[in-house]
Parts: sequence; C-alpha cells; structure tokens
Amino acid sequence: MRDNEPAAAPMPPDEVRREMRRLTRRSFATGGVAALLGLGGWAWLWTRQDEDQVHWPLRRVLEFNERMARAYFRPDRLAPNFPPERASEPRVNGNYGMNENFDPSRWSLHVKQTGSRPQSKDLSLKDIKALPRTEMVTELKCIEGWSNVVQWAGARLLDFAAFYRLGTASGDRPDPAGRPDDLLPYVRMETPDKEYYVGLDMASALHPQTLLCYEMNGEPLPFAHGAPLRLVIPVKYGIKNIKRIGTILFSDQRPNDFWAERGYDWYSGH
Ligand SMILES: Nc1nc2c(c(=O)[nH]1)N[C@H]1C(S)=C(S)[C@@H](COP(=O)(O)O)O[C@H]1N2
Ligand SMILES: [Mo]
Repeated sequence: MRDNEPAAAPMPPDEVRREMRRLTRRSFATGGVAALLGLGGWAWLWTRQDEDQVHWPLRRVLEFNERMARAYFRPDRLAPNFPPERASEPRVNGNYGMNENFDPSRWSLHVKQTGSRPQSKDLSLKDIKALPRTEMVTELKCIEGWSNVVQWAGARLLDFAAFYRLGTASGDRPDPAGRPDDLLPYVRMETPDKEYYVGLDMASALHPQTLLCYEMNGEPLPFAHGAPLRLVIPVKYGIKNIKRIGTILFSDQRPNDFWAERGYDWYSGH
C-alpha cells in the first residue's frame, strides 16, 4: 500500500504509521470495504484522500459503525464481570503522554466545563478517593487483538460528575436515564503533557462501569499503568482507557482524539 499512497499526504512519525497500518488492517472498515471493492477497487480506495488521513470511503464506514454502536448502546447493558481469580497483570501498552520526567507530587486533576455553566477547578487524588469507591473485574481489550481481565478500583465518573455538578446544561446532577437532554454531549481527557487525549460520548462516559481508577489488582495503580489516575471504560477498546489523566473537560463540542486522528474509529465501542 505504501507505494500507492499520495506523496503529498502528511507523514506521521514511523511508529504511528506502523500502528495505524495495524489498526487499519484489523478494522472491520477496511476489511468490509476491501471485500466490496476487490483488488482493482483497492487502488482506487487508497487514492481517495481525506481529513484525518483517512480515505473517505473508510471514513463513511467508520461513521456508519458509530451510528450502529450508538443505537445499540444502553446504559444498563453492562460489560461482563469476572471472578477476581481471573484477574492478572495486563501488559503495559502505549506510552504516549507517559514521559519519564513526570512528577506525581506536583500532579493535580484539572477539571473544566464549557458551555452555559463553565467550571474550572483543580482536585487532588484525595478528593477522588473521597468519592464512593467502586470495584470491578472487567476485561481490558486492545484493538491489537489481546485482552486481559483486571480488577480495578476507583470512583465512577458518574459519581464524580454528580458530586461536582458536572456534565449538565442545568447544573443539576446528571441523570443519563431520566434527563438525557440535560447532558452535555462530550467528555475529553488528556495527559498532563497533552500528548495523548481521548474524546468520549457522554452516555459512555457516565456508564456505571466507567471509572476514574487509582487501584489495579488490589495495589495502588502502577505508574506504567497510569498512576496517579487513569480511565477504565470497559464499554470501549483499550485506546480510550487513557492512563495518567491530567485534565478532564466536559464539553458541548466533539473533542479530538489521538487515535481517531490517526485513522481509527472515534467512537471505538464494542
Ligand atoms: N496515556 C496513554 N494512555 C493509554 C495509551 C497510551 O499510549 N498513552 N494507550 C492505550 C492503549 S492502546 C491500551 S490497550 C491501554 C493499555 O493499558 P495498560 O498499559 O494498562 O495495559 O492503554 C491505553 N491508554
Ligand atoms: Mo490498545
């Protein structure tokens, strides 16, 4: 495919290109479109350029995937829970935004909200631990094809948003089932150095199994897995489970997303 790529296309770093090719090869989008087109069409497909470096026929399929996934999503549909004996240490995967100069003693969680009720505050890990503690044993699924059962503990993003009155146009506690129209549509999270960032739809962000996580398999969250605080969101693939959260933004604008900008599905549900 490399030879058919337009020379003018912006070139992300090599590592990203390799990952992107792996993702693209594995994705339903490519497989589906390729199967429909056959070999002759394949060359045509790879000459279609688009924003985000995604060839537009693939982009259409990704958008279709998202519409299907959103239609299928229910807040009361839970990802599978496993017995704690099944839990083990996942491999460390993905180092974007995890630079070694990070000083946890200077970390705080920046919380922001755009729209009619703007907010901005800094919270400590103590503040997060003061919220109701939720434990769960769920599967971390990477789009590369592996998965791992892990025991997590942390605060539900729903409990966090309820306590700090975040994520709604009214300023009331979010009530995803009762008052979905009052919810801001999106959440964005980024690492302290802003190198890795994810965009989430609010229904998934406020799903009861979405945790701001500070413990893994009964121990404080290791640094390689995202200490002091990471997101665990079992209704999404691993790419959305951002490690080392620096900022959380509740937003009325659809946020950009590290892997969506490199060709993968923005929604990334499963
Ligand atoms: N900051 C940051 N978070 C990240 C990534 C990353 O590169 N940087 N990679 C993601 C991917 S692709 C996966 S599969 C999971 C892996 O989590 P683990 O390293 O705890 O197993 O982290 C996600 N969160
Ligand atoms: Mo991943």
